[in-house]
Order: sequence, then structure tokens, then C-alpha cells
Amino acid sequence: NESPAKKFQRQHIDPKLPLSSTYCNKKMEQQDMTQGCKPLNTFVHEPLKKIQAVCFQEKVTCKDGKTNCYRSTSKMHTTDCSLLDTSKYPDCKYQTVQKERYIILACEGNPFVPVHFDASV
Ligand code: PAP
Repeated sequence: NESPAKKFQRQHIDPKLPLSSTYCNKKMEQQDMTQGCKPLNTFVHEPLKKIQAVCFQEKVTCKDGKTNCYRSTSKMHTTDCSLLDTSKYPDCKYQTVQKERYIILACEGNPFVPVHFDASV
């Protein structure tokens, strides 16, 4: 069974920068997020250790009001994948948009690691 930490890695970490505008169509499928066509998902293109370190950076309130969120102190390379409204289930089609942003993650456990991607700012 997949741990919350591994699920976060599967859904949100890809150390390589995307090379094409069809990145999200391929990557969302490869990473098993197309049963139901997940409507919005962000990939972070940085090394695992650098992303895990965010759990020890700036503490902020999460969108749901919980207090286990942390904002990165530096901008990171990210890609937002948003489901196109012309997408016809089960053929999930996404818009691929690369951004350099601060990321906000929810962290839990011991070791204290990312389990949820809350936002980018
Ligand atoms: P995503 O939000 O990163 O896209 P999602 O599949 O929704 O991924 O999983 C987020 C997990 O982080 C949830 O756990 P689960 O997989 O066991 O359902 C959710 O409970 C957990 N989580 C922990 N803290 C928070 C938080 N502050 N806000 C949202 N989710 C959180």
C-alpha cells in the first residue's frame, strides 16, 4: 500500500524539466492520475531533497485552515496541468504551463515529509 509520502512523490515530483507542450497529457497518465481525470495537478521540477526541505522553511496556514503547511524560501520550477474543458473522459487532455513559483506543501509524520501540494504563489 502506498504511503502518503510516496503518493506525494508520485503526484508532484519530477526532477526533469518538461520539454514539450504535451508533457501533462503524458505525465498525468504515466503517474496514474487519469482514472477520473484529476482536474488540476502541479509537478515540481527539483531534486527530492530540495522539495523535502520545504517542510523546514516558512510555516503558513493551509487553504483548509490547518497549520501544517510550509512555503519554500526560494522559487522553484513547476508545471501546472489543468484539465481542458474540451477533454472527453476517459481521454484526459491537459494544458501544460511552466511557472517559477514559491510552493506551499502540507507536511506530516516522523520523518516530517510532504504529503499534499497546497498552492504555488
Ligand atoms: P494533493 O492534495 O497533493 O493533490 P491528495 O491525493 O489530495 O493530493 O492527497 C493529499 C493528502 O494529504 C491527503 O491524504 P490521503 O491521501 O490519505 O487522503 C490529505 O489528507 C493529506 N493532508 C495532510 N495535511 C493536509 C492539509 N493541510 N491540506 C490538505 N491535505 C492534507
